[in-house]
Amino acid sequence: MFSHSRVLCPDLQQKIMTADQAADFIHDGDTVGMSGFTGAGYPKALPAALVNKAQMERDLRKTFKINLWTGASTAPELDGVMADAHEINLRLPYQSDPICREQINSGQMHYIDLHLSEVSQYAWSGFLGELNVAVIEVAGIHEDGRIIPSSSVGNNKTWVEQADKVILEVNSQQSLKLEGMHDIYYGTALPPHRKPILLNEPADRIGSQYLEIPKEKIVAIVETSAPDRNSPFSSPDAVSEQIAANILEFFEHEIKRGRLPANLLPLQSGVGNIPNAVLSGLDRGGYKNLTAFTEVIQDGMLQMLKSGTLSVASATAFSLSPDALKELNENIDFYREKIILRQQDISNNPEIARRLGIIAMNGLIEADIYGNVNSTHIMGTRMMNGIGGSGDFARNGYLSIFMTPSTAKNGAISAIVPMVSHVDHTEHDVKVIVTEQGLADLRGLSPRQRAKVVINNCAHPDFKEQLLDYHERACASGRGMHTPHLLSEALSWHERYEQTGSMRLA
Ligand code: 0RQ
Repeated sequence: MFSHSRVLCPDLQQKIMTADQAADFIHDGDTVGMSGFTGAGYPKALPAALVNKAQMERDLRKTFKINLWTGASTAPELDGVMADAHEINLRLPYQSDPICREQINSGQMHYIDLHLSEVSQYAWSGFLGELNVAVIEVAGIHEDGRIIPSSSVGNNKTWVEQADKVILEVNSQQSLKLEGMHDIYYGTALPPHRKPILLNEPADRIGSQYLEIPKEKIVAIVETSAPDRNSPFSSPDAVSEQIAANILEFFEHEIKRGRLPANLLPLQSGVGNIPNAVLSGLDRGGYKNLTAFTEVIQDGMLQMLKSGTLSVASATAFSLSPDALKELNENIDFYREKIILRQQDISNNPEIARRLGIIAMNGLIEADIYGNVNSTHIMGTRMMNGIGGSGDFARNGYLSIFMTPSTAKNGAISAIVPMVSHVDHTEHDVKVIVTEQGLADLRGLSPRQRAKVVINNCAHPDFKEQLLDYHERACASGRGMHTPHLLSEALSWHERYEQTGSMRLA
């Protein structure tokens, strides 16, 4: 036990052991549900212990592979090391790790890419098979056994309810003052027993501050002291700044026309440079009392809470740079009043997102001239990360905005293509597309009208003529078509890129 152990419950103190000992509860072929969401709150010790175990089993000429479920992406210390040891047979529901990506695309690792709100329903319904072990990072355990969750909630509630055995990692580097920030809702059920979720504002608290785990399920407790993966944010480049400026101008326009209130609607924002540029633009833009109903709290949102631009942020995890984490920990009493961390079936709940009328802002890989969006597959075949929460929010938001630079790979690829090579968000779900070139508001437009607006407002000048030419020839191709395409040519841009390294016509 650590000299200042955070395991204060006498019954549970007896279960403290090393990570290698705890790894013995996990067997070849098991399905393991681990905590972790965008690099926050993932177990720090068990993954490495499982790598040792896999090596020992291999030395004995035995196999050791598990199925790994999490909240979302994790960190090199979890996905990276376990993939590198070739011990993940199946991964779900989201990842962003380069080694996992390579194994997923080479067929060595099975991957099920799921809407993040829906994972717990899949698990509860039994569609995914049995869950053998849950490995969950927590911040501390009170004397009476109450468990303080860590820096993400994700699917932890579902994993501990579904698993036969629970292993806890108690991480002394997580602030104990996280206590009170969480809201774990125990009213979920499967149909036909579902009841309305009485969350009317992003600020509403409807559950418990603690994670409930029957003591008899806890087979091991491992004490750790390691930080979350906190990657520094690079400052937004000129392209991100321009995309943000286009979105901010659009918001002002919508407010003037009475289609958005002065404090907008609850914001959902993906992570990365462009969303961060949008958030800092909002922060400088004189807005007050904005709210967020989102998945992840990144640096920009923390800054907005500090300045008073944002009054409250509801999410399931943090994704902070080291500087922002320091700011959070130093002023956690202030932030605890304004941040609520929920399980992902609530933070991303489609019914709540539709009812609150959120403004969803997410990235894309490519969009087509009719407004279909590919968020996941490079050239239609190679998995990048996964759909994550983007579908939960995009389909159900009041406004779903997709943003991207107009080109990728030094201008060789157009983000606007005749036909997307894979569809994650259909033309019915995508309301606005924004690039640094401009913004296309697709609401109320027919497919032929949409194509003109997307090409003229969003495409890079190097590809505009090529796209207009495609669309005009498709429209003129004679047969009656609501959504004109030249089928033999629709994916030729991707083929050209694969063959020549560029989508440009020679
Ligand atoms: O690759 O780094 O090798 O150059 O894709 O592209 O422009 O840096 O954009 O990091 O914002 O990611 C859609 C993947 C965008 C992300 C996606 C290449 C490009 C680069 C990344 P390199 P950028 P971002 C809530 C919402 C799904 C999940 C989601 C994502 C790399 O936003 O995963 O939305 N979304 N969750 O060069 C070939 C193209 C390309 C391309 C970009 N057309 N063809 N390569 N790239 N466009 C948050 C969570 O769910 C956690």
